[in-house]
Order: sequence, then structure tokens, then C-alpha cells
Amino acid sequence: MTGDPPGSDPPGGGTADPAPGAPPTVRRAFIGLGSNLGDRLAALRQAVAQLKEGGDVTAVSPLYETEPVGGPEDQGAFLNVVVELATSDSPRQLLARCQALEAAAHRVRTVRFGPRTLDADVLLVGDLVVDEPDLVVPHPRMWERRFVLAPLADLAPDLVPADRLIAAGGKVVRTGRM
Ligand code: GSY
Repeated sequence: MTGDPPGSDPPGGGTADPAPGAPPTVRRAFIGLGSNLGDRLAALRQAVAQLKEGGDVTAVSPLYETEPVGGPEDQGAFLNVVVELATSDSPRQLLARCQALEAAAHRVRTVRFGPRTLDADVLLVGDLVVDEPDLVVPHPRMWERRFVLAPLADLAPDLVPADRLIAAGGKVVRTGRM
């Protein structure tokens, strides 16, 4: 028997790293970024730059302008990208990085699903599964959201079956690169 059985990771999304002193496990992870308030492009650029400070960003998807999914009817369109990392960070460490991005963008939570300067979500962390009150990985709503699946499919077509991309909701338009 080699490796740990699925679901053997410790609570809190910590990594089940092998022996002490052994190199940490590097996983392919994806973070979703969205903005529909203020200077949307500047907010996404700042978030990507901040993520790159971690030294583990490997790719940034094309930029998409996307119809809001959920929330108030009168909110403006989002800009969305997905960022790929090759990282030894745990899901919980990635959540902390996402929260730091939102804090740096001065996000204030007012209306649930309402306009936001920046939303940063942990989408996938290798094949890890986390189900805790404040952190669920894979992201529980990603498969319903074309604003996530379209940029994710650009980076990782192997992870997004075509039928799921077609079935997902929300109009998206690729507008170029950041
Ligand atoms: O969960 C991300 C925030 N969000 C978005 C978003 O980023 N893009 C679009 N198009 N709709 C959204 N609804 C929510 S909530």
C-alpha cells in the first residue's frame, strides 16, 4: 500500500505530508477572482500581483466579462479570471491568502452575493477534499458557474468536461488578457 487513502488529510485542510524532512507535496491549485465594483481590472491586477508574491503562480487565465450570477438584479457585470498555482500550501493556507487579497482590495461585505471590489475563492487543490463550515474544496458551486468553468477550462481543459461547461449558467465573454 502506498500513500494515504482518500480523505485521510487532517481537519482544517492541512497537508498530509509524508515523513518529517521529506519535501512537501506540491499540488495543482486554482483560485477564482472576480470584481464588479470600482476599477475592476485594477482590483484583479493587484490580486494577481499579490498572489505572485508567493512564488507559486504558474498561469493566469484570459480575462472574462461575465453576467452576475445570483445577488441583486441591478448589479454590474463582473470581470473574472482564474489563477493556477503549483503550491505546497494547504487549502486553509490558500483560504488565508484569498482573505488577504480581499482585505487588500478593501472589500466590505454588505449585501450577500452583492457587488464586490474583489471576491477570491479557492476552487481546487489537487484532489484534496475539505468539508468544513468555512471552507469547502472543491468549491461547492463552481460546476454551476460558467464564469468559473470557462477560464478554468482555458488553463486546464482536462478538468472541465465540455458538457459541464455547456450546462453551467451565466453569459461570459472573453475580453483578452490582463
Ligand atoms: O463567487 C464569486 C462572486 N460572484 C460572481 C463572480 O465573480 N462573477 C459573476 N459573474 N457572478 C458572480 N456572483 C458571485 S456571488
